[in-house]
Amino acid sequence: MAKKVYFNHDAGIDDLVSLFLLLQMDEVELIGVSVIPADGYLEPGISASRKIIDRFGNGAIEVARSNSRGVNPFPKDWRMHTFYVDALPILNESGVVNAPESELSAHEHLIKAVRENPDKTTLLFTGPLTDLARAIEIAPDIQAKIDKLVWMGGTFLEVGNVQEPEHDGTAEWNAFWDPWAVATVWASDLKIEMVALESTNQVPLTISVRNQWASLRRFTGVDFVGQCYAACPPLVHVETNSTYYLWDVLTTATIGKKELVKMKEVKSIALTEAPSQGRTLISEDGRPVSVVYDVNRDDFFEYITDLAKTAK
Ligand code: AGV
Ligand code: CA
Repeated sequence: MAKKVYFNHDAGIDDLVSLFLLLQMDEVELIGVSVIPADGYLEPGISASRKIIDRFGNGAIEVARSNSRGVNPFPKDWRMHTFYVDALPILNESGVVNAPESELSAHEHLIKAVRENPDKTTLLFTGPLTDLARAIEIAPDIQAKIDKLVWMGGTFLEVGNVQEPEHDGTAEWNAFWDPWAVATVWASDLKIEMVALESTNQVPLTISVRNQWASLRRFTGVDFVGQCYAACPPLVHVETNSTYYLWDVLTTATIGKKELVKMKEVKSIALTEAPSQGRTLISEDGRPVSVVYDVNRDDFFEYITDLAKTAK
């Protein structure tokens, strides 16, 4: 039986590629999608999601917009990527957009989807946790119907990926955007799998990855992935603040093939105050979290490329 998955993303390049890949997974039934305007913009994020569902899905899946707003905004340069994906010719060839948009806001849509699913739902979050925090605050009953949360976010490394004034650099961006949401989710009963920077740092976008996709562009889905990542700078010399990793795509791949990664359980707390806003820390006083700390890089790239090849 297919796993029922609800996907909340924030409209970055790897968020939208994740949606495309989820639609190709036989073992996944996507029961709803919502978009939060964190590392991307809302209008093109909703529109690109609906077009990806139309073009690469088989059936209507509802898309809901979030009305959550963060504490620490993402840089505009990164957020602009959403417009690029939404404008790709392959998503606009038909000239129509059919996938339905929900009238509910994202957190309400999530509550409804979980309640209406006769089975337990797997939550996949590849942006900040704000919509989930709001959902469990107003509907704590849904926790019993959530199999687990799979989240791209956080790190236990000394150095995260936030380089901003008034911050000490220890946090990952999705946690930094809304640190209180992380704290709320950490205080819940949910089972949490965290795909942290420990593993995503192992899958940067490189020229050789790009060339591999280019060589396979006769497959429509591989061409689509290559076109999407054409918006991002590849890693050539040294890792910088703008190096692009396949953060969300790795997180999504763990749902389809958990053998790709190694996971261990730790106890963690989530910090909300400056200068460490959004830092996740290992602490005996914390709650249990399963952290993905290692990935088989070659198997991962092979898995996502093979999945993309199957798209029609
Ligand atoms: O921190 C990783 C998260 C992922 O969900 N995002 C990007 C992925 O969608 C934020 C981010 C960190 N560094 C970035 C980011 C960069 N250099 N460009 C764009 N987004
Ligand atoms: Ca993201």
